Amino acid sequence: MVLELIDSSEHIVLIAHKNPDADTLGSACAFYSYLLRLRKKVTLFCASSAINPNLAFLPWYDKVTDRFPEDADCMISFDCGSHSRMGIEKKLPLINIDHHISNDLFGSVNIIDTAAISTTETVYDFFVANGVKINGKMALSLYAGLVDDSRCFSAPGCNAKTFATAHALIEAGADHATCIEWLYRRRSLASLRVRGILWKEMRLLLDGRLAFFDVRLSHMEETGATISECKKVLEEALGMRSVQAAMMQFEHPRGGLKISLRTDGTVNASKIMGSFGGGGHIHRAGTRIEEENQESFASEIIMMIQKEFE
Ligand SMILES: [Mn+2]
Repeated sequence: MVLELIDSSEHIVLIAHKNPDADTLGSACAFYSYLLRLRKKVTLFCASSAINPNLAFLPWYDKVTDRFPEDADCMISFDCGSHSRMGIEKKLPLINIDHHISNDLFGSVNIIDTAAISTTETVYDFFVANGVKINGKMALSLYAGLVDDSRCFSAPGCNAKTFATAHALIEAGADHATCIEWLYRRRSLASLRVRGILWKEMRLLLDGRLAFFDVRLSHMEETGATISECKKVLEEALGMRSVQAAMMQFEHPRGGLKISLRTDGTVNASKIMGSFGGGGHIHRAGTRIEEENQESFASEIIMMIQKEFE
């Protein structure tokens, strides 16, 4: 079904989600190489105009555009847990490739593997199952998503399959050192500055079990940090001994809030964010709240986390 759809299409748009990470963009880049080989016209689309420069090592990074082509006849979304993550509305056949537990199968065809640690692992399995040869560029792209979504092989979902996939991708030409350098070692001054502010202002709630970060627009304006740079702090918060969940709320430039939740698995982040129109994984999930009465939303979410702790 997927192969037929690709085969019968002429211009395919690969969609990375808004505020792209290595997983969504790595998956799309690997597919970019694959579709070029099939002599398809390909566009690499992302609704966000500013892309994290730490992803510039990915092979087709320069091809990313926020302009959706007029003559496209098929779309493939990567790592988008819901339709809205794509950031566009188009009436075209859609192949939905993802690993989020909350994925609601919004594609015309869906390849969802919730056991996969990254969407790139799902793409890798698709390539293997269909006898697609993985070249060096594809291997690096897929490996980048695997490294990032597994938090550099430290996430709880890491298993023998994760390492087997890593092994195969390195053999196919992925360079581990390059990925680590770009994804983990390089940090902007902005990210270090915002980190200092966020740690200083962090509040411990619910007997120290919840770390709460309130990111105001002024924090990002003062430091120049991006949302994804702020979120690195959130990951670190789970390292505190008493902390079982970490929540970050962002004041959104267009009003309302964006909320990210990380947990050690004691509470189900996807379920909680799902009650507020979002979704994700058990350990990581988020939502976007457009309404104005922001304070009440944060406290409702915190109350729900408290209930789950009991
Ligand atoms: Mn992912």
